[in-house]
Amino acid sequence: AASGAARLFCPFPADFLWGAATAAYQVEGAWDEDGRTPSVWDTFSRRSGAIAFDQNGDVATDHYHRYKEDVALMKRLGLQSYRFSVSWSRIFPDAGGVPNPKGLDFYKRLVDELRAADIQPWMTLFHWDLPQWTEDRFGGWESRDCARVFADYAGYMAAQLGDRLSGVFTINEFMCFLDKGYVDTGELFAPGKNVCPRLLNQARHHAVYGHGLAVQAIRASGPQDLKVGLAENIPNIVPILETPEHIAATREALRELSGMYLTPIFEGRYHPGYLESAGADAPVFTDDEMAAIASPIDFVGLNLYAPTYVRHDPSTARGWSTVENGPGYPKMDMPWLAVGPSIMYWGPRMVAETWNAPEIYITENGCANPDRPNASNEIQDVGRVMYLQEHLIHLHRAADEGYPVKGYFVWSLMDNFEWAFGYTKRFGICYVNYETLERTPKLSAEFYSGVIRRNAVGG
Ligand code: PNW
Repeated sequence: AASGAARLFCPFPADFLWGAATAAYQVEGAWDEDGRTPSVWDTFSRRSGAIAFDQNGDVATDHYHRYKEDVALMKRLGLQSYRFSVSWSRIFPDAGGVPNPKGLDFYKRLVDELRAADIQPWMTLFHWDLPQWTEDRFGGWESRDCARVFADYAGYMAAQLGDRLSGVFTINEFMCFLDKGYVDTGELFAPGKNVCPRLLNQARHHAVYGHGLAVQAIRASGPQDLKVGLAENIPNIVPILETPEHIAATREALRELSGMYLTPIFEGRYHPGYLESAGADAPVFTDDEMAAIASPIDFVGLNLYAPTYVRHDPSTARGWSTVENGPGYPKMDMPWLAVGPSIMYWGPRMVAETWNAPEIYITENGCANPDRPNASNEIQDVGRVMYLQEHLIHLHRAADEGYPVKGYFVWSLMDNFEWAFGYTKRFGICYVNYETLERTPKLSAEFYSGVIRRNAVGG
């Protein structure tokens, strides 16, 4: 300390895994190369007005061609793992069910490059870029068929790549591609539909069912020791104060607010509150389907960004209510990105306590910041350093108290195509110059490197 070196605090468990995440459509580009066919995001981003400045992922950050450079960058930063997603329509370009070897080859090369650099590959099968042919043929997730073709694809990937992977995530964030893709709530995602509540509930059911069938297919076709889970943005529930009443209310809020997604996966039934509020529009399903949904998983990934405050509320029938963030509440550079670092403690704790989740990974956490290089080409994103540091301190508390948090993936390795916001929002710890596609580590990358090196949050 006397020398002015960073003081160490919050040491993490010795085997804690540090990484970064991306998703195929947001980084790959090469939208029509080597046999890839369009996904719903290719189609949607060509709809006038759907994306900021009518931008699209045709080129994105060109990760498809620059993956070697990107793996070298990860290595320089000291990353121990990389969570990427697979573009399904590269693997199965049409409804015929014949895999495209060139599509698979890209992921083989990526995974081999990562392993050669001693970086664990963690693969997400579905991060929203549904093949357009599933929409054209049977209406995407509106159909049960979508769950079946998803499971076929999952089994195929597990058989082909399973022995080189550290883990597989079936689906990333149900809410985002269903509640924002099948209903127009203002911020519209692909496929950009506006279906009735009954069809939305049915699509939600087909997606969790697809997850369950995929878990079974991966277990049947992949190596025995391949770990399988999913990545979900739970409502990031936080008790308004740390009292037994508010904590108990928060657990109940988690179960009910996740009533159509994580609750059936862990409990084998939809939350009664969800079914009651859906009424006649509730999903139709069989017991066998529900059993598949509840197939045991090895870990759960939590994407944690913004808090939902919960309080014990005896004036309501269910005993709890959510509390709005007041005016002036701090935010990062996204309309929904309110800052509440204790999500990193309460998310894992509530999930562990509520469902006895075996292992928990933070599969995304990070923030948008309006970054710009200075005259010396440095990006001094002090806002993101603050955001990450505060969140990691609370994550440390969860680990320290024995909740089973095993790893953390920052969102994101680099700036990328931020869905409806196009390239106008920057989430990377590395800056991307969209003229030259050059990557430059930001101050936050240097900060995060230090965290990994010391396995502790440095002050
Ligand atoms: C996640 N919300 O999306 C996704 O998994 C990423 O692909 C995305 O780039 C990242 O977070 C940042 O947006 C979210 O409204 C989208 O709370 C919306 C919300 C949360 C996460």
